[in-house]
Amino acid sequence: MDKALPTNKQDWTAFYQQFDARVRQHKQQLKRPLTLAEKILLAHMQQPLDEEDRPLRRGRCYVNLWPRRVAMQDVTGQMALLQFMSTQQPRVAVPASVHCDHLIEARAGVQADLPAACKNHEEVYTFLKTACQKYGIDFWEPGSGIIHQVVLEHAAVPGGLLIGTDSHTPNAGGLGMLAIGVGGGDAVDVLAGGPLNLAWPRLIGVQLTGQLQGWSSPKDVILKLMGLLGVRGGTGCIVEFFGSGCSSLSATGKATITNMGAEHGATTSLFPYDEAMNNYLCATQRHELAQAAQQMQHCLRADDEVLQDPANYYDQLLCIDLSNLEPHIVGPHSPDLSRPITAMQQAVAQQQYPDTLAAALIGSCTNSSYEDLGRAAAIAKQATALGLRAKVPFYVTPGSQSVYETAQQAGYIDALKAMGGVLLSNACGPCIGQWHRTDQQAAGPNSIVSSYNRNFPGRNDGKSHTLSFLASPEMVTAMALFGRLSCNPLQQTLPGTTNKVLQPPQADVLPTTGMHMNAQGRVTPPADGSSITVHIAPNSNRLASLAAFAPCSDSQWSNCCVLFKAKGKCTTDHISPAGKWLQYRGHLDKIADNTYLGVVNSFTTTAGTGIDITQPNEPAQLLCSIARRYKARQIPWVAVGDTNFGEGSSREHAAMQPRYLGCVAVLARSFARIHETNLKKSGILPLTFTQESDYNCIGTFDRIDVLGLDTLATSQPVRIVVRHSDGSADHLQCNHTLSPLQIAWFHAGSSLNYLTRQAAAS
Ligand code: MIC
Ligand code: SF4
Repeated sequence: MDKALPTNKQDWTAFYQQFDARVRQHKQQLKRPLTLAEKILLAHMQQPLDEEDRPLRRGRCYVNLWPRRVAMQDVTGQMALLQFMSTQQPRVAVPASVHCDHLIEARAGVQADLPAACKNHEEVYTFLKTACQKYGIDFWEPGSGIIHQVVLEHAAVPGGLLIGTDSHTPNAGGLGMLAIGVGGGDAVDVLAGGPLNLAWPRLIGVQLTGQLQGWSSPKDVILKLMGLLGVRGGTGCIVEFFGSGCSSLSATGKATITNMGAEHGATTSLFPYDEAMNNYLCATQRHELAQAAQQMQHCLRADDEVLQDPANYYDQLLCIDLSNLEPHIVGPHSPDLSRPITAMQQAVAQQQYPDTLAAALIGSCTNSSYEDLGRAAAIAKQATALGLRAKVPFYVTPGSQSVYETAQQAGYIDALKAMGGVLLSNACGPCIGQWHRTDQQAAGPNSIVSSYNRNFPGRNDGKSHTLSFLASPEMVTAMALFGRLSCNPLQQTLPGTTNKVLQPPQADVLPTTGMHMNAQGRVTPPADGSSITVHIAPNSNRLASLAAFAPCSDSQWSNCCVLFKAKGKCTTDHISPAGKWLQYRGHLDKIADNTYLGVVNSFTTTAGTGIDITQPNEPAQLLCSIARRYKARQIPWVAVGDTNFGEGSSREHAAMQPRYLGCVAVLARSFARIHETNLKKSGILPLTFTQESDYNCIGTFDRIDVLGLDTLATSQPVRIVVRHSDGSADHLQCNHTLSPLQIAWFHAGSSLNYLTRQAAAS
């Protein structure tokens, strides 16, 4: 299969014809109707299915796929490119892009913040840009926009397969693309010409009926779904939307829903092709692609038999009636704490959440489209007509330069500013903790509300006492006018008026003249970049070349210390926090100092600390310091996790840092998908307890032996011995999900070692 993506109309038609032919061929073999996700996966298989693969056992069999594009952002992209450089490949094998969005701090507003970021991060931006030029990758300058918004505008293709080094890559599912968030290691495999090795997913069907009314928005669909599925409910699954309700949602609205599917853990989420996608492709000047997709619509939706009897084809089926969907608000601290806005007043009273809002923020890759800003501006206009302004600091982030320019022309930006909005750069900003908060309330427990997708403690401002709530941009804008968390803007009289109630927002989905698509900020690479040098200063504290991880020796599998036992939620933000640490994402040794800073350890009382068991009388120390000591003394160690360990981001740093500090295995009740893969890629063994209650038997001073790893085999449990400090021992069985390829990575010490070895041998 041709891996490059077409550029003109004829090629797009050929692309879909080839897609169709491959789907038909597989359908004949499988002898059953197919869902949309299955079609896209099958159209991108590296090889035809053999006899053994044919049942395609969901969750159990691994397949090799050919993604057509790789998207990276500036913080995960650094590590991905450093790894790519160590493969010695001259140029990337598939179209790829790097987007400068995460490093830009939000301080005073775009005018000052953007130049400041360009200055502060010059070294990293230069590294990324020259690496892009050398290896043939599109580079999107700071200010061009948030990765997922830019990909949606320029690169997303209905029916295509994309991987991105960011967990919200499924955003492109709003345009019918199968878009999967991965760690940098997976990206490097594909950039170097290899396949994506993926567990065949289970399928969740979500049937949408009816039509959104009034205040209700696409955000409320995903917030409702978060309540239904929880933060683990989508793990190992693709969520496929279908039903008459889909066509009433715009493409960017659909993208809001698929984007935030990362929060229930799904491999990805996607929508079938429809008129709304056609309109978006045309508005973003991709008429030829739109025409070709339109003609081949049957390829870009589930088969009729599936739609007629979905329960027979999806592993789980959920239905949401859009007509009755109320606006929702979720939080704090977890995106699945979901409730309708009408229940918020009671929640505030019962849980004693601080009722006075400290800030309201709209934007992020989830909710920063032209339509989103339009609906927020519709609220702002009503307020300013009454002489009202936001009662709290109110921040506005457009998703891209295209969105910004188009929204500016429509008057949305001025309307939001008139209400008191501070315009931030087209970037992640406060969503990833790049927020220099100066308000007094930040010092103690305080409530903030945003239209973002994540609300883990400390996420936005680095302060775990901040309670972060999520809602649609229009709801956040309205709440900024009330200044209270318990308000219900649908019904309550606006403060400062006697009887004025906000009317439901109305705004165009897309501008009639199309989006401003001048691709400002895109730097395309030269045809031959071989003479370009990628410079890494030897004494830099931002970037460092990578040394290969040595495979673990037999002796490292006995007598391992337990560094910590995580209690409750342990996200990648707990394992490798973002915010100020983002600047060290290209320097493994430096960033290792943030390892496990947020982990709540059941052996100690302060987050991020543990006991050095070789110095039992010493007080608790930072976990990263203990790990460094163990490493210096060549003492192997393991980490123990609770459920959904590693939830959240795709950052492979959360696996590479522990590996760098000497971790050999992580034992958990369960893992989040991307983190589990990142552990495997780094050469750490991820194991789950066969009995979840075995988690309880591990104590502070225990030592662990992992047995029989020389004969490690797929689907075979691994035995471990937990030797307690009183001389007794527990013999446990653990499960693993390594495929044969992943076992080869494990023996090689990492997937990168395996890749370079394979390349050298060929
Ligand atoms: C996030 O939203 O947590 C991030 C920052 O975009 C991450 C990627 C990262 O850690 O760099 C993600 O979601 O994958
Ligand atoms: Fe950026 Fe936030 Fe989206 Fe992550 S979730 S890509 S930090 S805007």
